Amino acid sequence: MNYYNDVPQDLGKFDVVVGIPSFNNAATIAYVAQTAAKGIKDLGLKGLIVNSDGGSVDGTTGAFLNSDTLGLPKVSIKYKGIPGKGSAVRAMFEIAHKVEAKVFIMLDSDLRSVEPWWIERLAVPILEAKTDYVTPLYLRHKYDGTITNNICYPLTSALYGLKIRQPIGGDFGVGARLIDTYLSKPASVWQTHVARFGIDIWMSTTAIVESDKPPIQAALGAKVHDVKDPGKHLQGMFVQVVQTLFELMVGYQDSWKNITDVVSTQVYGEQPSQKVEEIVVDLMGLKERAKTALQERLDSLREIKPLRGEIIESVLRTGTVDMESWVEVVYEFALRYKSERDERIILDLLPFYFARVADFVEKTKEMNSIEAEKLIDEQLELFLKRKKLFVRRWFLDT
Ligand SMILES: Nc1nc2c(ncn2[C@@H]2O[C@H](COP(=O)(O)OP(=O)(O)O)[C@@H](O)[C@H]2O)c(=O)[nH]1
Ligand SMILES: [Mg+2]
Repeated sequence: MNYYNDVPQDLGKFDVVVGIPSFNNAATIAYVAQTAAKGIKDLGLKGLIVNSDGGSVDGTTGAFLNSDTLGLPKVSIKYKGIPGKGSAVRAMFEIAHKVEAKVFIMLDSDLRSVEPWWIERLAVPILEAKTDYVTPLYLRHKYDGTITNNICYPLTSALYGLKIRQPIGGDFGVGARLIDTYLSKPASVWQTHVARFGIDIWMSTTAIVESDKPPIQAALGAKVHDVKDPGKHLQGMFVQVVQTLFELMVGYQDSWKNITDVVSTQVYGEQPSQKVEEIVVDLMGLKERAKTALQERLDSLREIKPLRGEIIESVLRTGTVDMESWVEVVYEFALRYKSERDERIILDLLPFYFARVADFVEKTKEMNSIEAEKLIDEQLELFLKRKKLFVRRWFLDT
């Protein structure tokens, strides 16, 4: 199969492929490519740098091709399929497979904090056969990564029993066998949100479930990239990521069914002490957004019998939702998703996500990042505690 156009047929063989998906990232992609090249050289590996672009109109591919990759070869490809990050990544999996790379490293093209040593951190655990999958471990501001903190991290950890702090961080290391696993999945996968921003949670969950060895987390320091405001920019991403997560729950139900505990995941490398950039969230706007978004979904929501009326009333009144109620709501929606398998369910969950972020922002206003992190872990514990009841209900009719 060919998931891309216009690539020279005989690329040769490489130890490592660094893949950079892009869509209008002309301002930042050259820096990412150059840094990757430096990192590959420092390791003494034979490397290829690939850019998979989604039809940028700002000169991204030109900026990539003109970047100084220290003599390392690079190619820019146009992927086929549904427009989205996932389709871009799939095309790069195929290149990595074709050139028989031992390790494939993914880096986002809007990164400003990437350093050459990131390559070492993401590649070495795989090259030393300690794992097939490396996830990033960043220092992040307490208001950054709200989809990660409130659903991907706690739910994935509670379900599959492994604490993986950044399952959708965007910067990963993938071993050759896992690339083959990804490429062996039915083509229908690429007709779903996996072709878009669902790709990260799909890669991570597949790795957790199907790899022989557990993933390892690479300490990468601060992640500085184009920031998004949860109330303004994250709606589409939330739907794509969470629907993919719920879909994976259906497919992998036998893998998480009997897990009752969470263990920590090994960290590779030492976290540098760096300052993170402050993120400002428009709290009032977010609360209003939660209220109006919920108002719009009320008819659809009233159909879910088990969802307690008090939770809905409280969000309508305050624009916030506490941790306990959020955990209850997420599991309720997962159950509903299992029977309906419809995107509408995720759209119904969205107002609660806005309300959850608003509550978190409010309650952590005076907290430093360590205190805020504690709260995130408390939330994970709540997901774990409630799992038993959830499992009983999920498997009731199977
Ligand atoms: N090829 C391609 N890449 C995309 C598309 N959307 C996002 N990306 C890339 O995917 C990476 C992550 O996207 P970004 O918007 O920064 O998401 P976030 O950092 O996870 O919030 C970046 O490198 C983007 O350029 C797309 O439609 N096509
Ligand atoms: Mg980004």
